[in-house]
Amino acid sequence: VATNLDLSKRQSPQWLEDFNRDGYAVIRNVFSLDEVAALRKAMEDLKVNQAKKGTQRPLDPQVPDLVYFYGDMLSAKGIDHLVFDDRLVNVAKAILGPHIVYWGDSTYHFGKGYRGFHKDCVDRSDPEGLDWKSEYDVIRMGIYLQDHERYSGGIKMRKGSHLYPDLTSGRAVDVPSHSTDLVVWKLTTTHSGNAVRCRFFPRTTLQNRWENRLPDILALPEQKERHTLLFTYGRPGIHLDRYIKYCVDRGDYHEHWRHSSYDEKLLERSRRLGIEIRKPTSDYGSAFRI
Ligand SMILES: O=C(O)CCC(=O)C(=O)O
Repeated sequence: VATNLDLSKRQSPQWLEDFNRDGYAVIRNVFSLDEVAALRKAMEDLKVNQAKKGTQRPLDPQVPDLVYFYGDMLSAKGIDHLVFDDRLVNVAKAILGPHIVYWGDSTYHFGKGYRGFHKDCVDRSDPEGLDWKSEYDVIRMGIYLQDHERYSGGIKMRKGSHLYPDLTSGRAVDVPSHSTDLVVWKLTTTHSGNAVRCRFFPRTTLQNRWENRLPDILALPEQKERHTLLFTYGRPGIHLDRYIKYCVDRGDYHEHWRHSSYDEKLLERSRRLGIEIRKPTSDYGSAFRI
């Protein structure tokens, strides 16, 4: 499928129609294979260098393979250009309109992580909440730097679930993303990471409980160590303000933001692109070291 990032045409691209209908979309061939290789290499270097700096997050015994670090993508050498990359910003603007906000909500993960259907929005378990009262406009993007069409480890989505304040609505689909693709979803969309595909029925989407129980021998392996980049943008307004406040109140973002920073060159670029930058905490960047 050809990428359709040319938004100058009057007709909206197929991925945008998919996104509006399903609450998520896969945009094919955003990156070249050379870029994918360079991003994987940059992440490998980060893994070594950030560990030396002592910014690795404590391991969670529930997901002992998952390695990730304090500090956002803008503060991470070799992947810092992505948040303001024209292609990704154009996708965000096609969905959210010309004024978008970034507030240090981005991260990069190594290895198998959490599985289980959930939503990311504030009112994930409150059907009466404001998230469900007007068009929801905070989105997350995922770059999965390996193949998830023929291998396990991808993301599952529930189609159309962005409109329902529960975790069961919408048909579950294993997103067949390739290393060169971009996946984008609303924070109201129900999703589950680290999908397992069955070796003998690779196109059958397994329920979480079967994914958790499937013996390794019956599961398709992962192609390579899972390398994932996740980042979030929003349109100014009530959903964004509530989401940022929710992250601040949760407390677990505090240390992440202390290790995040914006250098002047990137700030200048964000200004040119019309991206508003917010720093949600007063000590944002106070623990950042090059
Ligand atoms: O790791 C993934 O594929 C999904 C991450 C996720 O569930 C999230 O960002 O909320």
